[in-house]
Amino acid sequence: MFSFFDSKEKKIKEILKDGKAVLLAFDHAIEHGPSSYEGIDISPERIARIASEGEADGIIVHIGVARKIKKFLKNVPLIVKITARTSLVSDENQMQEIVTSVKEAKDVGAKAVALTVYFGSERESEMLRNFSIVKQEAIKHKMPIFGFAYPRGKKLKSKYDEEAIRYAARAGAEIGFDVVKTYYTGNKESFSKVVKDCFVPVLVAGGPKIEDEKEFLNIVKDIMSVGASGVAIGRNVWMREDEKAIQLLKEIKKVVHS
Ligand code: FBP
Repeated sequence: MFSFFDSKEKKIKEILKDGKAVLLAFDHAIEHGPSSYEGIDISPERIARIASEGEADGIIVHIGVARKIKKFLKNVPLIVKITARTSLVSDENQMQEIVTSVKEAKDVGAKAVALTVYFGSERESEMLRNFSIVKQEAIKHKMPIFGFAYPRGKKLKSKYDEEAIRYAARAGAEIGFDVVKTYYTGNKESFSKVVKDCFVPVLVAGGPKIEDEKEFLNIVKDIMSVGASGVAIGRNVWMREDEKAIQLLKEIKKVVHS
């Protein structure tokens, strides 16, 4: 019998409480390598403090980080990323492999799992097959899947191509992502089409750090004005000095939940 109290829907509601969310993403050190963040303290404990004091609606980390920070997180739902890649492989061969099971994520206290599919990649079919395996496990454990729907591949001029982002987001919804996370297309007109065609909540990645905080907040306003369900931001928050990162997170929350 269906019980809301132990359901996927309840877990989604614990993250997207009013249907919207500001998540702190911190899966970068494996994807891009620590030297990409020279001079920034990328210790798990620091990121947990920023998420807790900035009152993020959730934090996305890999299992190793999750185990470290679990005890420091104050009322911040944990979302465990279960696929990974490094940047040590060539760009053409980039794919995300399953590195953590849904059960492991659940056992560490996660409310949801996250994974990436590079739609359009030469290795798309492997990631789709992996997704079907993860989905079975997620159904068994009643865990929501936050899918990063990112365009890649030789056909694209850029991974930020508007139509490719629209296509990837739709594809994620079609195959069963409960929440889609994708890139911002860079303008409201094209992003409104991404949201319109994606019939599940859409969260937007923050992208490379923008120095001017007001400029970044204006982008978040634009994203929200065309129907996005929030943001899942990494570099634009934790690449700032601690107190500024916490303050910005709070301001982003005001914009998203207004
Ligand atoms: P940012 O807000 O820093 O862009 O983080 C969002 C994110 O999806 C991360 O979770 C991930 O590590 C990174 O972007 C991937 O970026 P890219 O696809 O450009 O390598």
